[in-house]
Amino acid sequence: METDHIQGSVLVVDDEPFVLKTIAHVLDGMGFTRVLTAMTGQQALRLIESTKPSVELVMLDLNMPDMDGIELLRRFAEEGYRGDILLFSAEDSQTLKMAERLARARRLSVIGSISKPIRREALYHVISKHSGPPGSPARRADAPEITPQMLEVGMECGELEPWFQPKIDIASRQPVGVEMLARWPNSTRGPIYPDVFIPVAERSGLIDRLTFCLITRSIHMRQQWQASGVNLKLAANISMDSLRNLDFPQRLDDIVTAAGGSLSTMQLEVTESRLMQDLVTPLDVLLRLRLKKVRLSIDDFGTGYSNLFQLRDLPFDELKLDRSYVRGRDPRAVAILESSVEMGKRLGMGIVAEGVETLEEWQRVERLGCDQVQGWLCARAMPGDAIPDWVASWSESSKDVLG
Ligand code: G
Ligand code: G
Ligand code: MN
Repeated sequence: METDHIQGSVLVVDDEPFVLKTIAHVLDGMGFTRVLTAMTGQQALRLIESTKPSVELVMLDLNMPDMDGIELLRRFAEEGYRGDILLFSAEDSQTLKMAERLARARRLSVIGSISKPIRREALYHVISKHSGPPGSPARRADAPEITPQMLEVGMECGELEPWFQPKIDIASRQPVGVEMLARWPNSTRGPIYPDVFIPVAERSGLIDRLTFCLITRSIHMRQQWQASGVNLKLAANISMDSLRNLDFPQRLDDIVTAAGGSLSTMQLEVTESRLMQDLVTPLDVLLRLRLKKVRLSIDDFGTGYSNLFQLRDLPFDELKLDRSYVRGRDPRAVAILESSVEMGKRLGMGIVAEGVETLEEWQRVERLGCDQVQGWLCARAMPGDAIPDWVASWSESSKDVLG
């Protein structure tokens, strides 16, 4: 196996010295420039913080006496660790899979899990995925450090801008809306992605300003599209932090009205995985948004917790199936996909399949009864100026793409 292109530091965390030594030896042989080891979670957190250039990959045992692997994953998420993670454990594979999913729900980048005792080949296999095609550039450990001040300047100078990804109605094959996605081209450092700056905005209390600033610009964009005959619903992602402020609905209403838009043409997407903590205030806010005729979508459906409870009690009009289900061949994922569509339909919700990349996936979600598709098969996110041309070309290109 070719391994000499692997760069950067890797950190192995396990309370058993023998395991540490063995894995470190294998990793050394794979060409990592630096192999660090830690015997406790605390030690691991200190190393992550102090190591420069940043740790690219952490290999982590779930079972440790003081701070266990699950707790350490939570701390990684809180500290904003952006490198990759590989889990291992002597627990059964079901437990490992659940830990993987939990870590992903915390927006950590998990490249896989392996059972103990660790076989050298299994390790090679998973790590070669790590050194293969890079994941989202936003998640790379060497992504730039963003401060709240930089974010404020980025907003004020209009560097931060809304891009738009079309949503296509399956039955008519026509674009019916767009999802606004924040982009920061930031010329000096290269593009910065929302996975990096949205958490900074949330932590520093700037998220509402960011949302409102982008929504205002999007409404102006939408007016330009309308002038060239293009009419699309606008969807914006809303952080849970925004739903914790009881005055959010009125402030949104004011912003949208001031920009010359109308709440009834807007959709708000809320990520389900974070809805659980303190439901009362978000419910209050969501219901008042509902009364203002905003359409509400439950985003990344299937990645969070307590789906059924939320569907019963929260006023959603639309369900966006997470792309892991659209892709999934695993029978359990297929079962969840099928019953989610069925359940959403019975609750009168529109169903959007996210992350559709191939014709085969389009056909599968069409068969299942989804209403809309959003994904690279049809279009990636693009600047607002590009939307009218894309819409014009879609009527032709859709015939090639969809047959
Ligand atoms: O393409 P993509 O990398 O755009 O988006 C990554 C994540 O960032 C998605 O989960 C998306 O919901 C989130 N995101 C993108 N734009 C915004 C935004 O304006 N506000 C919030 N809260 N999240 C956003
Ligand atoms: O979490 P949310 O659903 O808001 O974010 C949408 C994210 O999905 C964005 O990061 C967007 O760039 C990404 N995305 C959109 N379509 C596709 C696709 O077809 N494939 C993949 N891999 N990502 C997609
Ligand atoms: Mn979304």
